[in-house]
Amino acid sequence: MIRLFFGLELLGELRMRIAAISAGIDRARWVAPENLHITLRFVGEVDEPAMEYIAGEAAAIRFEPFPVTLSGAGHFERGGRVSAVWLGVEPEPALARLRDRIEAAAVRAGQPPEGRKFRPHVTVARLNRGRPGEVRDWLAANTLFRAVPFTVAHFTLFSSTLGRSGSNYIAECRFPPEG
Ligand code: 2AM
Repeated sequence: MIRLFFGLELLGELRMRIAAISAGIDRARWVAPENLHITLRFVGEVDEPAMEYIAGEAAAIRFEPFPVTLSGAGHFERGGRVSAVWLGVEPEPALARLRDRIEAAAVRAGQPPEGRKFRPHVTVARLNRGRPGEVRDWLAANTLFRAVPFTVAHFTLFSSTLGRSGSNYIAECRFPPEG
């Protein structure tokens, strides 16, 4: 079995810029620069044939390149406790359309529909039951974060494996297929 998700890779300077703000919250598990990404569609554990179906459907998706801009910061809570802090993504209709097409491709490949609303973000750190007060300063410091836009010309099927120091993500394939 292999744990999969579709997402957008972040590159060079943007990674470095986020690494530079990856500090200042006690007990936070900061995402390593090479693991920073925007999730488009979480798939979960599938077997090899299911992965082939999913990749086959995704390979048919064609789209015009579009800009993505990271902007603002926020957090997720579960039961009043902070589980993650993240950077936001400026609304971009082409991004929402791409996400919808990947969702449709996953469902055509036999995956159950995603119930959650799409809230594009880049998770910067995860916490175990953080108190809201612990992330307040980080959020205040990064609420005006705004990155230089980057152009999205492909999306990526990532696999995720659990290592000693957290998850590692590997780009299994990029779509549209290169070459
Ligand atoms: P996160 O960044 O908000 O934690 C790989 O695990 C990616 O898939 C992560 O970026 C994570 O989002 C997302 N993810 C993990 N489990 C998920 C789930 N059950 N439903 C939706 N997305 C999930």
